[in-house]
Amino acid sequence: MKDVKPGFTGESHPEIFTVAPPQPKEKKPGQMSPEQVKEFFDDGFTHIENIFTDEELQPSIDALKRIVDELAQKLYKAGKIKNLHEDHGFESRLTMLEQEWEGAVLLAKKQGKMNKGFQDLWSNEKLLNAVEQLLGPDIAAGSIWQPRPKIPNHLETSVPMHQDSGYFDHDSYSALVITAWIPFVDTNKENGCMEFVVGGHRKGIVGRHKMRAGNAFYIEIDDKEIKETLGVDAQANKRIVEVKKGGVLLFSNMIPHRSLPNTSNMIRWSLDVRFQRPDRPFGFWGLKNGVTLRSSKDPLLEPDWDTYNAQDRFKNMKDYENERLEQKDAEGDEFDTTLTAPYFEKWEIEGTNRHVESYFGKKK
Ligand SMILES: O=C(O)CCC(=O)C(=O)O
Repeated sequence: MKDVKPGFTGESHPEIFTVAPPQPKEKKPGQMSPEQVKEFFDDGFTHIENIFTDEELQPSIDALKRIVDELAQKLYKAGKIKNLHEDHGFESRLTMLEQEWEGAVLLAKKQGKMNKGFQDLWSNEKLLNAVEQLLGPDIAAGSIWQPRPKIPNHLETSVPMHQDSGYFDHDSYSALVITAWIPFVDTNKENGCMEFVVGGHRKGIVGRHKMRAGNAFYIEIDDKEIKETLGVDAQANKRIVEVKKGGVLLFSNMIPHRSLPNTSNMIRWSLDVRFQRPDRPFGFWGLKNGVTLRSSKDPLLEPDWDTYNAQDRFKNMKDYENERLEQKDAEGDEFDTTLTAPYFEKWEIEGTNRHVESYFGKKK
């Protein structure tokens, strides 16, 4: 485990986030137009429509349904809920579980187990062909990935404005990390689609974030800091992007973004996975490393998912926290609904809540 240092360094690497690599000579399925590649480096993100078929998305949707079902069974067996809510489907069952037992969503989020559906989507040829245009021919899956159920009107799935590197370690400040944000339902302004501050990545600098207790375990960068440090007028440059099922958003670790509140009555399900060059550090304090998906030297390379999946970042983060607090416990509590990570030490914290108390010990 590397030391956790204060988040703001002032270092700036514009070229890493604004200059495209040489483009592949061959035409391949899934590749973006030159305009989309330019948009990624000029604006900080790009949207590809209809890259995935329903058949390619369905195994991940089935996996998400299984995760929710296993959670329901576990809560039921432990006597925490009285109803399995089996009459509710993909768009609402987890909301019902959360209503009956607050924290269900966080348990679903924290179950860091990979499945074949997610793996196949992450290493989908068309997606890798698009990512190759942004990263070059050597591509690794990054350390952080997350299925996201965004529940209607729910604080702990409302992600405020941030740059992804705010959550990562300092190595990520000088490495392009690309998120592929893949929705499993049509997303729009009502159900919590994504919003970006166009051009906020151009200075290649991580601004000052804050953790506000009112934002659960999320960090936030405000408009003033976006203006002063990233040099962009956030109000004038916010862009909402509605992505339909089958599409993907690609964005960098320097672009400020958030998801809008979900004011619909359905869950907005998505999966975010990350890509970077395999020769760059994986940017998460050594608590989880990535896996090479494509190698220019070895075109037949098969990703070593087993080694990747054997690293449970939630367990490793908890172990680190216990070590810091000199606690032995915690291994145990499978119903622990706190979510903590080393980035808590990077930024100023305003107020307190159960996540903050768990990380720093009750005394803070
Ligand atoms: O899916 C969301 O609501 C937020 C995702 C996000 O901010 C991210 O993947 O960095």
